[in-house]
Amino acid sequence: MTKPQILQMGALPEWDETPLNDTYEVHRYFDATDKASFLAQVGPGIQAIATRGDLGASDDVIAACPALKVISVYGVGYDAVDLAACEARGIAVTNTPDVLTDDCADLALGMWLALSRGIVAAEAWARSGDWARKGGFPLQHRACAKRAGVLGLGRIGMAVAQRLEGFGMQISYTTRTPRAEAGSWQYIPDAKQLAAQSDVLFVTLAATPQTHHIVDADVLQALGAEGLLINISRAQNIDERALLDALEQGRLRGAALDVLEGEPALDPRFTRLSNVLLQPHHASGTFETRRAMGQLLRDNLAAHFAGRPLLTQVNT
Ligand code: 8YV
Repeated sequence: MTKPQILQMGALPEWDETPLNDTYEVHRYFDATDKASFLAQVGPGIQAIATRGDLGASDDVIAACPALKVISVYGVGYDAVDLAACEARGIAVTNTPDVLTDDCADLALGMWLALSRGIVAAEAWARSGDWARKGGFPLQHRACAKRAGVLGLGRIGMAVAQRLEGFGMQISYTTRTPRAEAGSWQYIPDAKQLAAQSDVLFVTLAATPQTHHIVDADVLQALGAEGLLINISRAQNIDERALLDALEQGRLRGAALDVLEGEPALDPRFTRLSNVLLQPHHASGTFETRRAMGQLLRDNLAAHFAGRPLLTQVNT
């Protein structure tokens, strides 16, 4: 029995690649030097694409695969998949929600505490001997019992807000419509108002054309010179130029970023700043979560080829 042919867009952990290679004829797009001729050669036989949230699948790739029926994303974010091209062809798209929620929320809290309390610089102060030479580490600002704004109250935003309750934070949130499960948290319809009423703003919403640069210069201005910004969503939700200007000019106290435009290549302006905490897009980067993400990616592919309902389809 010939194995179904799939296109793998990027590297995956060995514990996923081995079962994929056992079950499917896997064509590794990322290994191809001449991607256009590679696609022309293998595209006609491709029935499914296995991709990552940071890679997605462009219109060109989708167009080169006339027999394509399903795209399985390793990640909760599918903003890098050309959904319109999928809609036009009736191609199903699946993602890996829920299994990564807790780890993403944990890292958001960790980034906030590290930024607020200067944990990274303090560690360097102790390790370098500055502590012995110069004395105690400069005082920082309290993190807890402040006003937290959560921009996007989906699974990850909700998990962040629940964790913030444990820090005695006054919680407000912005979504398209108020959420019943938000209980006593204050609903604020507008991102700028949310920023104006927050000491720290967590950006947790899924990236869509409508959320592009939702955190712009006005929102940063509203957050203010004592404000902190935490982004674990997607870089395009933030106007990075405006953010760099605000950080360089002291119009924002600090930012902690797990996602950056053009990642993994960073704008060098960031690396010259001491009021920014940079992370390498690893919010879901734990063995436990990545194993679960891989399992769900493969379970969706298996369901497709067995004619069973997909587990986590994002488009109807
Ligand atoms: C992954 C992510 O790191 O889930 C997402 O949307 O961005 C991350 O969990 C990424 O998908 C893997 O490349």
